[in-house]
Amino acid sequence: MTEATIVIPCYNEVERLPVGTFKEFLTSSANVHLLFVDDGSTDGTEALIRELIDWRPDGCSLHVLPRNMGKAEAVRRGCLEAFKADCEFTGFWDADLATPLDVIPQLCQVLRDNPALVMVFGSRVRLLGREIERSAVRHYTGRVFATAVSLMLGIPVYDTQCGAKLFRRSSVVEQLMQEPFNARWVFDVEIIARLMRALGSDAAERARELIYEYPLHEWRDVAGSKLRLRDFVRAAVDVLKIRWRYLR
Ligand SMILES: Nc1nc2c(ncn2[C@@H]2O[C@H](COP(=O)(O)OP(=O)(O)O)[C@@H](O)[C@H]2O)c(=O)[nH]1
Ligand SMILES: [Mg+2]
Repeated sequence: MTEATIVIPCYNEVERLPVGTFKEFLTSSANVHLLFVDDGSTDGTEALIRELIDWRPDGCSLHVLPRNMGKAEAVRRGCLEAFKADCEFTGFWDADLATPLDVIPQLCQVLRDNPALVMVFGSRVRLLGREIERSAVRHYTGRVFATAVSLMLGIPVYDTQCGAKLFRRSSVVEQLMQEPFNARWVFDVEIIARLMRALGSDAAERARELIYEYPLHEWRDVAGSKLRLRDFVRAAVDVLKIRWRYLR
């Protein structure tokens, strides 16, 4: 039985999609379904995904968007598709596999062991004995950004932007995905803000009980990121808008 459906947003990933690694994973993990969302790619990404589906039609599927709509919308539409399937958990994962696929069962285990949790996020904490590899510039800008977001939300979240997240399928979670996101990249923050708005007055307290950050053992920044400097500016503006819209 499929336990988790994982949405993988893809936009022009023909150079980066590690097909061999996906195949290995699909061979060993019968209870995880991968739902690729091709976000209007123009480079043959769709054909590459179809190859994977022909190879293992029960392990993965494809949802094609008619034009490029951005990661947030690709993830949201993928999640809406995933909710139609009969499975306990759904989530999303970056196509470049910066977070290794074998973390998916680990995150499932966290949700299984803690019935009160609704979300579990991969968290890139640099500790001795771990392999969290990011350029110094990305690490420090990321830390400043993450700290600002934590202050803004009023919860001790360490890393909102890791592209490895799982949710327990529930009406609360389904509700969070109904409306398109306003943020282009920081929709992860918008998801948390939507949850907090739904929780009402003691949202900060409740959020700590419902969301769990799972420190990763391994995370590698994969070359070919589509994030540009202007996206960081856009991200900062989007965070302010989220605060204004959801947390007043
Ligand atoms: N759907 C969609 N996904 C995108 C877009 N840009 C990036 N992604 C996906 O978002 C994930 C992370 O992208 P990446 O460029 O590696 O960003 P970074 O890891 O945050 O630097 C990957 O799965 C990409 O395919 C886009 O315009 N649309
Ligand atoms: Mg990446």
